[in-house]
Amino acid sequence: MNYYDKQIECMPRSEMEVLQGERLVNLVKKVYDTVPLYRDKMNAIKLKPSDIKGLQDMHKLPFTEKQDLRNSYPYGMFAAPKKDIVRLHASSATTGKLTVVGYTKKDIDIWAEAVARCLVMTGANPESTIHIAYGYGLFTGGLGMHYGAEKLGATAVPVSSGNTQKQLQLLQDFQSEFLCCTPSYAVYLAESIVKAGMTMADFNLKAGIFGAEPWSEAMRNTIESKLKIKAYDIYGLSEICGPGVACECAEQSGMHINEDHYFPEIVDSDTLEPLGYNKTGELVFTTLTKEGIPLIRYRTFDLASLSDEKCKCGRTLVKLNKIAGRTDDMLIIRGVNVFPSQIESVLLNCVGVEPHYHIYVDRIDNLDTLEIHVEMSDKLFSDEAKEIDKLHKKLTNDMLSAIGVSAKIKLVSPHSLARSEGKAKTTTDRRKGKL
Ligand code: DLL
Repeated sequence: MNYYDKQIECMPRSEMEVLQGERLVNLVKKVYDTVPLYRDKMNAIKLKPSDIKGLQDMHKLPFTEKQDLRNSYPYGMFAAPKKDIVRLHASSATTGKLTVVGYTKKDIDIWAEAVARCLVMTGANPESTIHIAYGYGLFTGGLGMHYGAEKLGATAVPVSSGNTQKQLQLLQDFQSEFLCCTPSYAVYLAESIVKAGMTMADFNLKAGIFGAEPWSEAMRNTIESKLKIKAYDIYGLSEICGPGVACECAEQSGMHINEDHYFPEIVDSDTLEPLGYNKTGELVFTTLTKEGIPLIRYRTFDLASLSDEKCKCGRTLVKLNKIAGRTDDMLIIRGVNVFPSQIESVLLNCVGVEPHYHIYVDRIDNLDTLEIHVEMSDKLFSDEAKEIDKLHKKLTNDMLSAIGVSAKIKLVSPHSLARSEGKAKTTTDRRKGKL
């Protein structure tokens, strides 16, 4: 099986652009009529739906971003009536204003199809058994891959994340050929296999479909040699659909974007002016067919470039080169998106500590670790050890429930952390070079 939908995946560029243009025109009319935020944004710049006649007018449209979703939490940007929404997902943050996305039945079908295309790009077919170790729940990783695997007619194994011993047992017992998880977890699994006294001969793995966090070519080499598989990159974000926005084919040189549904642009991150192919800038998406929560020129804050180079696989879908970083301060820790501001608000709400802190992110034994150094107040510092211990426990728990990943909290003496004179640098990410 070479393609899931050859007609679309190998469509000549001129035809694809006509299709995208038609879909854009309909989308703009629809959101103008149904979503007050878009109407207001367009009215503010005196743009009428009839001004958008095709793709060439894309640049006239206003941008949207996470903050718009947060401001209209939970349903303010929905374009479909609530009765037509069959599923909600949300960004991984567990406190503050989440970004909630709603899907109609058709949205779920299209998303599943996008993932099915991705699975076929990596060599899967209806005979394949696909082990899904992305988290199931509000995070889109697990259910997204799951629906795609079922759509393809493959066998989905919905293991979800965690419990490594069980993962190994199921991988061995079911002889799955495909593994879906974060790249860092794939490395961790490889080490657990060695620790368990097993070898790759105990498994039947052929390929892995890894994403949800940045990873390098060096990491790909490590995974491929340790797990003796092909390691493919898959990209997506919950606001657009989840995994399946783009994925690598056998060429492993850029991810084909399902651009008949998710239209990409690269813009200069300062001026927001569109950039051409092969230029690195901020990745922006317009969802051409979404009904639940269509997004126009949605800023991902991911840095990347696009390539229209002819691909040997025969697909004409534009390729997204490996994500090069982010333009904001969002951290991705074990696949979970964490903003330093979330950490700060837990600290600000905690009596006994000062809002002076430093966040260290590291990669130890191939797993991301998060350590937060926070200054005690003078009063707490002079308290008994028992009191300090109590506060430490509370802070550890509060932090876990706020950000969704465990953090090691280190209470340090008052005034011991460096003060900054300019823009505070609150995070040190030591993973760079270890990815
Ligand atoms: O991470 C969806 C996903 C699940 C993608 C499983 C792939 C596999 P969010 O939690 O909304 O959605 O996080 C989206 O994660 O803006 C990127 O910064 C980052 N990201 C996702 N895939 C990749 C990747 C899912 N392949 C945010 N490479 C995005 C680099 C990635 N970063």
